[in-house]
Amino acid sequence: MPRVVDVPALVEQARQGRPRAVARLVSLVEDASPALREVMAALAPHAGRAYVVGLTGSPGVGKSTTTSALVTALRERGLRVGVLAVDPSSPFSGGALLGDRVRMQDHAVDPGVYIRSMATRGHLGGLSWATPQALRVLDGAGCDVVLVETVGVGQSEVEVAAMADTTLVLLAPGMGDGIQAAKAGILEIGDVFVVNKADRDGAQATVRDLRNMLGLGEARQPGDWRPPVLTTVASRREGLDELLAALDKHRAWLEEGGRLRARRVRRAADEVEAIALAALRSRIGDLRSGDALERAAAEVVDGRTDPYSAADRLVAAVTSG
Ligand SMILES: Nc1nc2c(ncn2[C@@H]2O[C@H](COP(=O)(O)OP(=O)(O)OP(=O)(O)O)[C@@H](O)[C@H]2O)c(=O)[nH]1
Ligand SMILES: [Mg+2]
Repeated sequence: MPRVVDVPALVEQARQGRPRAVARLVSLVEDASPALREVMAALAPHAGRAYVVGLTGSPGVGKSTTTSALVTALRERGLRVGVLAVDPSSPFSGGALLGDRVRMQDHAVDPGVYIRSMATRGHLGGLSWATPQALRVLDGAGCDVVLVETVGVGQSEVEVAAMADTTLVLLAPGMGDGIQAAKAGILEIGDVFVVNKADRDGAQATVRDLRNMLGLGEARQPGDWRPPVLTTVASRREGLDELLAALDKHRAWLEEGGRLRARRVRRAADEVEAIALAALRSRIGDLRSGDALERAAAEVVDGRTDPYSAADRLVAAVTSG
């Protein structure tokens, strides 16, 4: 039985940082609840506080370990931190990511940390639809920084990068990873690159390969961001200070001259466009079940109109009401 959602109360409680309310709102996102429209409207005036850092990379490179270490460091700065572990391959939350949750136990009793995993497979619109809305919830709940961990499979890393202010790409030693990076196009999306597991052989070679692939020698426009390639041993928190410094530096660069805002406007444009297209598609679907589309199609077949004019009429019909 779907419960009736008291959206204003829920949003107010989430704004006070009550974890259960935040959890409930993220579940509404996960379930694509009809109440979401009201939730998003209620959250809108409170938007724009959280800085979003995306972490991506192949399975097992150390994303969760790094996330946990970053949480500790950000908490030391007195910041409220949200962690969103997005699993693009699982239809259930909690399952595949249980290991991450366990690893996050250090933070389990800290009221300044909110940790949540979210499943998006089989989701209408998938990861790119659900994640921005979950981020809005965490933003509205007063998180200063939200770390989004996504395992790099398929398009997921590119999609997550599109939602983050700063994207951190993790790799581990071994040429395989380097080749994978080039293939998946993650060279373009990374703002900061980390070769984790630097306690293993081949870390420096991976750093070198990566720097070569990034073409750091190439001339760039003055003022362009040059993605740094760092090494860490996340399990021992080695290299974390340098990583934090690199994240700070990228944020400062983005904030200079309005780059951050421009990035966020582009991101919101994608989100609005996706929602608008989904609405149009569903209305055109309604036409399909009626006979307007059928009639227009018959006119095209009979030569009484052309497909462009028929499509114009269809668009006019679905947007006029
Ligand atoms: N040797 C070594 N092991 C590490 C390091 N960082 C993490 N690990 C280990 O690598 C394993 C995977 O780490 P996770 O942090 O779970 O990696 P992940 O990228 O989140 O993994 P998925 O979420 O499953 O994709 C764990 O056993 C970690 O303890 C490191 O710097 N060196
Ligand atoms: Mg993980």
